[in-house]
Amino acid sequence: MVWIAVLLAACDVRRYRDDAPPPVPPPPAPTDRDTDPGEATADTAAPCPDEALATAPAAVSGDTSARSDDHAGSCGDAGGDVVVAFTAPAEGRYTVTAPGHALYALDDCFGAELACDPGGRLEVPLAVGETVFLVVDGDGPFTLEVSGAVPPCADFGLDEGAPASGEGDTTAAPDDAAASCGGDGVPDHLWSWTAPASGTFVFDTIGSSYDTVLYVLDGCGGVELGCDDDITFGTLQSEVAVTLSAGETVIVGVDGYRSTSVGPYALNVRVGP
Ligand SMILES: [Ca+2]
Ligand SMILES: [Ca+2]
Ligand SMILES: [Ca+2]
Repeated sequence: MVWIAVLLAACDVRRYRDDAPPPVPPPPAPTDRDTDPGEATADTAAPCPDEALATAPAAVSGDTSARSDDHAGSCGDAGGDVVVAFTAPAEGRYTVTAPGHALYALDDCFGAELACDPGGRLEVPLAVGETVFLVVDGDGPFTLEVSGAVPPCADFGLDEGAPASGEGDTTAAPDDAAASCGGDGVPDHLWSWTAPASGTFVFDTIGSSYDTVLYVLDGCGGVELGCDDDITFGTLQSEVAVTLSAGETVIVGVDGYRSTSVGPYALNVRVGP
């Protein structure tokens, strides 16, 4: 009896070895169901951006405590964040602030980081129509502000509105510009300023330490709208009045009368008569 069982088992093994290998089951057909992992990730991803801006100056307020923590910057990942897509209405440098928060700029919603500041202040150069994704990170109420554009040729942007004042020192400045009433071969600073309304505005250098020349251009390398050396005989500072449209941006050159006319200066703008 035992021998018969052993013989049958041996025959069984032999038959199995001679057979073709058992067929491999076919792979499961691909499915397009909602349980597909890739699709599920896309479905649950946070909407981005949260807001979009295409004008400047502009501001967005909110509270990142109510937002999910979707992003992390190299300078701070403190919690909930908000993404604001800003598309530049003009070429230039934009100052972006979000006090009390980490602030960073990305080249896409989840793209590469361009800049990051834990103190919430960035200067972002942009071409016209270029979009940057600004992330305010860290729980709490926030106000994100985007300044007006400072044109590429301008050294500084004068505060918006009128009256406004700025100050500087041309001692170590290059000679970048000149106008019909002077400034050739003399160090200068170029400022940008945008008219808050249509009207006449007066620029002056009263309070400056040297013999200034002042001019106003309608843009970088643009048409001269006005130029002045001395306000009156014996007053070495300068004054120029120009008529502008609301939102028009001008370049204001603080220059000097001769090559040694450099030093600390003041630049002022007020609403004209
Ligand atoms: Ca975050
Ligand atoms: Ca000059
Ligand atoms: Ca002068």
